Amino acid sequence: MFKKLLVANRGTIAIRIIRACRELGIATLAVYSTADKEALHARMADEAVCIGPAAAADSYLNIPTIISAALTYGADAVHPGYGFLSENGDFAEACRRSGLNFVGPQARHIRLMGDKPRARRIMIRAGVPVLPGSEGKGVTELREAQADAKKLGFPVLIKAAAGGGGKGMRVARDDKELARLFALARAESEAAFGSRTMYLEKYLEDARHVEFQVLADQYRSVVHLGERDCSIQRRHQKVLEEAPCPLITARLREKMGRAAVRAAQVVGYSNIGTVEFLLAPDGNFYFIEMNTRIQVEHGVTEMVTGVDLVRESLSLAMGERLRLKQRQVSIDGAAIECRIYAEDPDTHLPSPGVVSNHHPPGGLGVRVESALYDGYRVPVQYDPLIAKLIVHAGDRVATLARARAALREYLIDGIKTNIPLHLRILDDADFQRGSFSTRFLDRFENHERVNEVARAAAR
Ligand code: MV4
Repeated sequence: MFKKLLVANRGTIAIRIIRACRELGIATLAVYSTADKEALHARMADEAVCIGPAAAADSYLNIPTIISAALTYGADAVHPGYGFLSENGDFAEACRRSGLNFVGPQARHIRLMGDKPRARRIMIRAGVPVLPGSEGKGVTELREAQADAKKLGFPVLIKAAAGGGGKGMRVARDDKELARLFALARAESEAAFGSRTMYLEKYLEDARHVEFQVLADQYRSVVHLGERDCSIQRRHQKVLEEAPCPLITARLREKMGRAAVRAAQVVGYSNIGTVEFLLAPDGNFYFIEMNTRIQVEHGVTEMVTGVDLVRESLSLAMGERLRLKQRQVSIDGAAIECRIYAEDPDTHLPSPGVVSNHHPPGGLGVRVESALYDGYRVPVQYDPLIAKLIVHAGDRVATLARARAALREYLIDGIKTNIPLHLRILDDADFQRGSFSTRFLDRFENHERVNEVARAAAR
């Protein structure tokens, strides 16, 4: 086993990784920015080192500083968590070149799946269904996009080749929109990823966003742990996720699971990963991308399968063989995760501040992964995700009731959170019936308040 692991992250995922290491007897080294001196992850780890100023570019994204912290403090492994450097091939490579075990896939798999048109080409060759879209290496010019749109027919979705998670995505419904939105999306992609390469896909309306968890060892064994339904998103920020997907039959799970395993297997992937699909109302499904990291929502899969995904990622990174066989995987009951954001539930503006009267819920089947404590100041500089409430029970109805009860018990003063939004979603009749799509949250929007905020920002 590793002796000392540097956690190259902050917040709830850093805490999750520290807990797993503690169980396994691995010493932990936290890194923190000057804005995170008082952060729980830095306090919980066996050792902690400041790696720079608040700006993530100068701390949590600074590869040389993180590597030298690992070497100086005698770490033998690095876990990137999610976000930050987790899908940066150069970071994985720099770790390995420095003799550090990177807890994740090989740099080449991070790079391959980060290039979305290339991932599409590979999946097509492997017989994994993808949506009709741009062929080859993607497009940089409007006339190329226009030619692709003509072939595909509107509506099309404009996506960034280097993107993922919906950043820089735009739906175009006719030629005029395409001209305007292509330039916009390309400028966004250039600013966010330094890449002008885009690709188009036929836009699938009223689909479900269903992702499969896969585990792969270094000897080409791959298993899947079933799926998560992540359709409830706002501006491509997931709000709530559940496992299993309430629409999927055991038969469809097997079929999609086989496609997910194939996606990992054809590229020789190792460690844990997530294969994202869109599930159409007619039951057809399409690969959209693969995430080469642990995901925020991994906890719901853990609850229904009993598999500790962080522990698995560590042992796979050490070169151990997968002990789990596909036939040993079973889905027990249902789990839901409510992401708790430090934001105003009406305007979605961040709500930093000092936490008081903090009382997280508890009880049977209630798991809270939280970075909060009384007196903690939520910094403004980072993602507003401050806690996750993960609830598990025997079936979906019981899980929703338990989640509702837990949310009502959850006390956090000093900052605003989206807990009221979660309660509204759980009370929604369509949500309860499992009848929703990726457009579900649109009708929950307080348009008046959001517009007010937009007008104020424009002044
Ligand atoms: C799509 C799509 C429909 N058609 N692609 C969003 C995250 C990224 N990984 C892929 N995503 C989507 N890709 C095609 N061709 C729908 C989504 C999508 C979505 C779109 C709008 C609003 C909410 C959404 C939630 C999940 C997925």
